[in-house]
Amino acid sequence: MDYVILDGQILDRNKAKVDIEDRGYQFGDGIYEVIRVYNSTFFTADEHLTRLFQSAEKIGMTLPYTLEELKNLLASLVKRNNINDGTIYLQFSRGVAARQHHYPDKDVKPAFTAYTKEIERPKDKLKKGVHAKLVEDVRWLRCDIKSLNLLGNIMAKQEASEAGCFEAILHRGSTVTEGSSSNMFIVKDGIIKTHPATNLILNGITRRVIMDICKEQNITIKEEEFNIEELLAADEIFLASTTSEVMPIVKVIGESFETEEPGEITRKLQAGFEKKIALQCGE
Ligand code: PSZ
Repeated sequence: MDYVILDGQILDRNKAKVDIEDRGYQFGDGIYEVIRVYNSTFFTADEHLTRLFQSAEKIGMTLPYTLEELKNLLASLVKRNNINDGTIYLQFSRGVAARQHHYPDKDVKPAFTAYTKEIERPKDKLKKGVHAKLVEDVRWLRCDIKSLNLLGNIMAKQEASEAGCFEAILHRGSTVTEGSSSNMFIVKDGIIKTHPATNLILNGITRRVIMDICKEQNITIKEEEFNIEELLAADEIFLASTTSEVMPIVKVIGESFETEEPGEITRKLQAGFEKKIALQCGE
């Protein structure tokens, strides 16, 4: 049996129904998070939930839970569904109200849903690397909010996918911002660069874990803009996300960047990431 959370209650997936005037459904008016579970244990849950509260605040939504309450509730779902390696997806929409653009009255409570999924780590891809395609970043200017509105992201991913690629590398003009569902990193002469955590990207939790690893291992990482030219001239490219971890990019299709195999720094970070997982989740 698969259980889900609907407004704070754990219930059968089949019994969970969402109102058609839910503002998440009608406007994409809400926020979400995806948290990784390794060995039946959350990885960086506090960081994800802190970001969730920050996203909520940025769109003027008050969540009817504390971080600890929310984490406990999510943990009970993970336990109930017997998730060993997987993810939990959670979202808060601004609630159910007759359709009008303005925010509803204060008495309308955010609608909370969550579900789990058992997934394996992408071991083969982590080892061999993936291909990516450059796609213009046409999203709005608040990419720092983990909003339910993902049209710009999904259209970019679709374009990459149709070209046989794992990810789209988004660029605004000549500046590389991030992936359609990941952060983007280049390595040149042993130095890593990634876009600064501005309104133009989501400040990824995996990105922050990578920055911690760099500090611990004395690898220089600069939160600095880089352009397409630098991307294509890089020694290594990798992306990072909750489910993709530290994922090597070995080819940018239709462009000059192509490497035989994942680079040395990428490998080091992957090893560092393994240690972080082992430390937190005991795997
Ligand atoms: O399972 C999946 O497909 C997931 S789980 C998380 C993501 C995809 N992507 C998160 C994300 C993102 O959507 C954008 C636009 N930028 C960066 C990231 C990476 O964020 P973290 O590391 O917090 O997952």
